[in-house]
Parts: sequence; structure tokens; C-alpha cells
Amino acid sequence: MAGGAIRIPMFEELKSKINNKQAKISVIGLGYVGLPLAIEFAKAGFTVFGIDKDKDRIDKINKLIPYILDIPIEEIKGVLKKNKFIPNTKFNILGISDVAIICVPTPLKRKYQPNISYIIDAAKEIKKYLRRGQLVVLESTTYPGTTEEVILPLLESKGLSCGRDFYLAFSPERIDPGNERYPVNKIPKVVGGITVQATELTKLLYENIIEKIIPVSSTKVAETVKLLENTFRIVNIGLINEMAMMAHKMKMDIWQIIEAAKTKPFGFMGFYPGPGVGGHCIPKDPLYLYWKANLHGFKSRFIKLASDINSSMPNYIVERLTKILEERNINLKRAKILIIGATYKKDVKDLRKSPALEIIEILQSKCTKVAYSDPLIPFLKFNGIDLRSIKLNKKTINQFDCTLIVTDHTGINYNLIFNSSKIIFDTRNVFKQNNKKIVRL
Ligand code: SAJ
Repeated sequence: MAGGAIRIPMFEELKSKINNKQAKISVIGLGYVGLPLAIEFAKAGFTVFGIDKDKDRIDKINKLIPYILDIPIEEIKGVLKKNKFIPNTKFNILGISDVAIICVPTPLKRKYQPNISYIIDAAKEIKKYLRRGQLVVLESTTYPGTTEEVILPLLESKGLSCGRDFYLAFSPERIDPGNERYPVNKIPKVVGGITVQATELTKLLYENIIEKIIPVSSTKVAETVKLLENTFRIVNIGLINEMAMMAHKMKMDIWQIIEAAKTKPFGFMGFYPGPGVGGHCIPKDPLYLYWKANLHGFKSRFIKLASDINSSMPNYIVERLTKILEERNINLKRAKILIIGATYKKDVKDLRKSPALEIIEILQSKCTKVAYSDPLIPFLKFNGIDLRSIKLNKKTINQFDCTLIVTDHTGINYNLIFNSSKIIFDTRNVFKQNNKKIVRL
């Protein structure tokens, strides 16, 4: 430019900021996805602003009170001390950020109806402070087209143009809560930009914290990769739940069948029947895909069938329990049931969509007494139910007619349960056998 300072092309400017870790990163949403991500970038040497509307979360982080158990407190302490991770509730910090990563929840309004209001709220905040040279990455699991059809026009309505003034990409989160074998940095990261440069910059960014980056051709592809992964799971879990119900009718041991099938060194992957499918991903993510495909006139029978089968499991468990008691001349109405494990899966302190809650609710309306014991969940208060986790000992366990294993936490004394229970209905194959005291799913 004649007379003016040479303006470094925007791409080169952001690229060098990322490469020398000068890029300031804002992570919006400090949950099981956002907090580990923020900590990883801070550990890598970036200055990271963690933004969360929940002041209690910000206070807990600053006071080093863990609410996401997968992150060692020492790591949070280290990056806070170095002033590399700055948690706050304010969005104005986006004004000095070079990168904004959205990691907010994407729940359902009702079955098969996505709710992307959290994503939109975050994008509106980003828009307020959007300026030349910023990279915006959406990580929240959502239906194909969200980034291109919703976020892009929302941001461009500020008068800036994607590709010329800012960059936009999608990169699905793949955290597996409680999985110590695959921490954030070990899980390959898919990245897809609105433009090739956005893909390149997003790849550069995540290469600082994740060993393997998988660039794809668009945001839509990246959005759909995640949904395929979780649809694969919901369908296979639905399949094995149906196989378990079939095997029971045919008086076969589904657990032995699965273990033997797993010896096939190729073309098979073990899934396990259970009391239902919980968590914030598997029960809902595939329904985002179902909803979008439906708009295109395509009804996914697999997703609907799997979702319906999985949703039927809590009632199926109660039906089986009723029969188990009847065979021992115990009427469910007069029965006292002890439920072991309340969370949606073992060793994860998370009740979201936990089938245990549905089973407790059903049993509360059908039998004399329902109690639960879960080392991670000291009390349960929901839908008018107010229970405290009971201490497990011979006396407390033996007062119940049946012990129902719903979530198979590692740190539970199953020998005590076996020795103290009158009957055990084991929906997670903890005991690996049936006998006169143990009935498995
Ligand atoms: N479940 C079964 N049988 C199985 C596997 C799971 O009944 O064989 C149940 C679990 O008990 C749980 C539910 O399904 O209630 C979901 O379990 P999950 O481990 O599939 O789901 P999440 O939400 O804990 O974590 C998953 C990730 N897990 C795995 O890949 C093993 C992964 O699908 C995603 O990275 C993550 O959701 C996400 O954030 O989408």
C-alpha cells in the first residue's frame, strides 16, 4: 500500500500468532468439553479465557473445587497460577481474543427436536465483539448445516465477511467421560472450515494440544462425522439390548454369547445390554441427525428404532424384576428394592438422562420401598423424589427383598452385596454368572 504500513495478510497474521502461541483463546462453556480443552491450551502456553455464565463454576475453578473429575486439580492450579487460564463470566474478553471456541450444551427441546439456543446465544456474544482476524470454532455437537446455515449468517450480519474478515470452522468434541486411556490430547480431532484457510488455521491451532488432526472438506462433513460416531453407538447399543431381550426369551446367556463373539478378530465390536442409555450425547445426538434428515424428507428408521428400544429398557428392567420377585412369591407392591448405582455409566459422576432415575421413579410408584447406594451421588432430589445414598453393610442390604445393580461403579464392595443380598438382579453382568441368588439381564 503506497505510504501506509504494509498490512500482513490476515491469514499470515493469525497463523503466526497461533504458531508462536500469542493467539489469545476464549473457550465459551466450561463443562466436560470446554474445561479440559481450555486447560490443554493453557498448558501448551496460550493465554486462555474461560467463559461460563455459571458463576458457581467460575468460583469452583478459582477455589480449585473439582466439578469435572477427569481433570487433575494440580493442572488447573498450575495454569491459574501462571495466569494462563483466566475463568470469568464476562463475554467482553472476546474483544481481545484471536480465537473463540464454542463448547456449550445442545439439548433437546423434546424428543427429536434440537435446541441450539445455547449455540446461538454464544454466537451472538461473539458477534458483538467480532473483528478482523478472528477464528471462530464451534465444537458443540449439532445437526449438519448448523455452522454454515445458522452461525455464518449470524456472524456476517455484523457486516464482516467470512474468509475475508474472519474464519469459521467446526470441530466435533470427542471426549469420553471417565476414559483415562484417551485423554483430550490422545483423541484425533476432526476439523472442517467454511473456507480452506479456516480449516488450515483450525488444524494449526489444535496441533498445539492434540497429536492427530483430521482435516475434512467442510463444516457439514465435520458435523456429520460426530453424528455418525454417536449414531453408530446408539444403534449398536439398541441392537444388543434387543438381542438381550431375545436371548432371555430363548433362555440363552447373552453375556456368554457376546464374549464369544468378541473373539472374532475382525468385523465385530462388543456392546453390552444394560438398563438404558444415559448421558448427554448418545440419547440425543443421533436425534439431531434424525431431525435434520427428516427436514430433507428422509426418516431414519435405524435411529428411531434404536432410540425407542433403548428408551424401553427401564420399563423392561422393572418387568423382569417383577417376574424375578413373583418366582420367589414376593409381590412387587410389598417389595423393598435396593438400587446400586445412580449415574448414567460407571465411575462417571453424572446423572444426566441416567436410566437409574427412571427406574427409581417407576419403582417408587409400584413398590413399598426403594433405596439406592452410589458412592459418587450422596443424594437424589428429582420429580418429588428425595433420597440419600445408603451406606452398604450386611444389615442395610439384607433388609431389602432384591438388590438391583444398575450402574457398576468400580469402587463398590460386590462381595458384601453378594453375601448380604437375598436376591440380586444384575443388569451389568458384574457377577458374571447366574445362580440361585443372582439373575442377570
Ligand atoms: N451403554 C450401554 N452399552 C454399551 C455402551 C454404553 O448400555 O455397550 C450405555 C452406558 O451405560 C451409558 C450410555 O450407553 O448410559 C452412553 O455411554 P457411552 O460411553 O457410549 O457415552 P458417553 O456419553 O459417556 O460418551 C460418549 C463417548 N463414549 C464412547 O465412545 C465409549 C463417545 O461416544 C463420545 O465422545 C461422547 O459420548 C460424546 O461426547 O459424544
